[in-house]
Amino acid sequence: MATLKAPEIKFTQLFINNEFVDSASGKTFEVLNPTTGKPIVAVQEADKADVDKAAKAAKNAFEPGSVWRSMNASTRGRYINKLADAMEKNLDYMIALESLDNGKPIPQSQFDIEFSIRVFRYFAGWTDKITGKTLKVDGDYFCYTRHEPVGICGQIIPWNFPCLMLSWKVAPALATGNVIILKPAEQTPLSAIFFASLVKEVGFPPGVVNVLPGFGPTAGMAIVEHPDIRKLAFTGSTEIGKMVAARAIDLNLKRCTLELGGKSPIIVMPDADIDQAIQSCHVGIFLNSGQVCTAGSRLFVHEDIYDIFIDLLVKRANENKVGCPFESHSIDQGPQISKEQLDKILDLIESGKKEGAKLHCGGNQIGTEGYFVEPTIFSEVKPSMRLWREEIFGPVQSVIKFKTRKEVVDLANDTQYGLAASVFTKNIDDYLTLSNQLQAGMVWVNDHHVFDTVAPFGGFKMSGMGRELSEYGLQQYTEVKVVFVKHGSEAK
Ligand code: TXE
Repeated sequence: MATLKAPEIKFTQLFINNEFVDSASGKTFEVLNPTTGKPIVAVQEADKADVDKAAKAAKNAFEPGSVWRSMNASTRGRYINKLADAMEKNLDYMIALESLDNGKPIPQSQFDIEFSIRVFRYFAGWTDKITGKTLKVDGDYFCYTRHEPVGICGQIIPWNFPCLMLSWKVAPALATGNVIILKPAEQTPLSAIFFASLVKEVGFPPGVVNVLPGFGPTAGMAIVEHPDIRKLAFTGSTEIGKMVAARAIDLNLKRCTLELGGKSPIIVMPDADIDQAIQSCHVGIFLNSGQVCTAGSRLFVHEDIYDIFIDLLVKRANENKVGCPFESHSIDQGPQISKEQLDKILDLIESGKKEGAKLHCGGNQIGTEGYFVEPTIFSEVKPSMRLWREEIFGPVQSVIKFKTRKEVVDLANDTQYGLAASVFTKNIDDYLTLSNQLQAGMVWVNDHHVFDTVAPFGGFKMSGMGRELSEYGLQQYTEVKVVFVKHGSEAK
């Protein structure tokens, strides 16, 4: 098990062209510890001038004939694997850094960093398996397709899974031969800056990976608007995602992939294995303090088991150990990421109380230091309430009673989002019907929050555009080129 000692911070600068440098403006910003609200360290703050500089470096790295462009695909795979090796070598350090920066419990950081390493290894294996097709066109032509890298990819990531989101974006972009400008979230830049040091250590050519900590409207927007950046991969709120994609498309038709908010339903049928369902419904909402885009934030329970189910959910929630990650390995729930998020969650809890939902447990901030929230459960949540409609992104479970399968499908789909859904049942007819009819990019049966490098991740409706991970995710980082080669007639 990883160490419980807070790590020393080794890097705080921008990473451009394989060098750690200060920002052009000389500005810095403070990274806050969410368990105390106090500063951990000040890091350099990127702005438009730094994005321009990184874009130049990335452009050079992507020139035809450059080291990166002429590298064998298999060698590229070896470099990506070397990155995974370097992360493995620094596993304990990266786990501690992630917990310090984000506040998540040590075992959860361990899961994140190990999964990130798997993502690099998975995509490393793809480098020499990305193939086009030969096509049987009419006439005397040899015709084939090539899957070429898009070019400079701008990647903007959030704070809830800082290292994991980095891996989901960086690994497929490198595997397909692209170059990258990554902006971590301003709340959690530390793992990305440390990762940059590994990029240099393992010997990637300069300019292939650039990491620019900074704020959304400045550094983020400069990435969105840069004319040489050809693709935007964004994970964050639906509101900002829609806005940046519109801008990116308007300016130079950037290829956009978006992974946005959710309001994912969990449906528990009367024949479900109750113990299994309770545990999954609990983790489904309280994992990462509820700061998960696939959080099962609307829990539909069949009327036959509704009362007993709520009692068990409350019992399970009350067992949650909330605290600082470095206190013990058995902490289940850390703080929310920031004062803004804390206030947003407390406001939504208040709205639930005012709008007539029934509060079973929690409902308050814990203490006054840091951003901790009690595990909270509401029932009798109605479609008109903010608790139903808005992404809370906190440890707040909303339970809803239903009678029939038809009714629950309609209720579950009554949202602008469509990221994930889960169904708990032993009945094959129920699981097939529900999994077919739910409007979601991911459906889990008898589990929640299941992810794998080989399975696509992404949503329907306003939960996003495109997919990450898997072969589907890889496709988002290439352009397809078709080549027709005229040749003499075989008949002559
Ligand atoms: O997100 P933002 P915030 C949801 C969740 C949360 C809410 C707000 O509901 O409560 O969003 O969180 C960058 N141009 N999710 O405010 O603002 C920003 O710097 C370019 C769900 O943190 O969307 C950060 O790197 N970039 C989500 C990233 O966008 C901009 C994870 C996300 O920030 C920008 C996080 C701009 N104008 C929040 N403005 C998920 N899908 O998992 C901001 N950014």
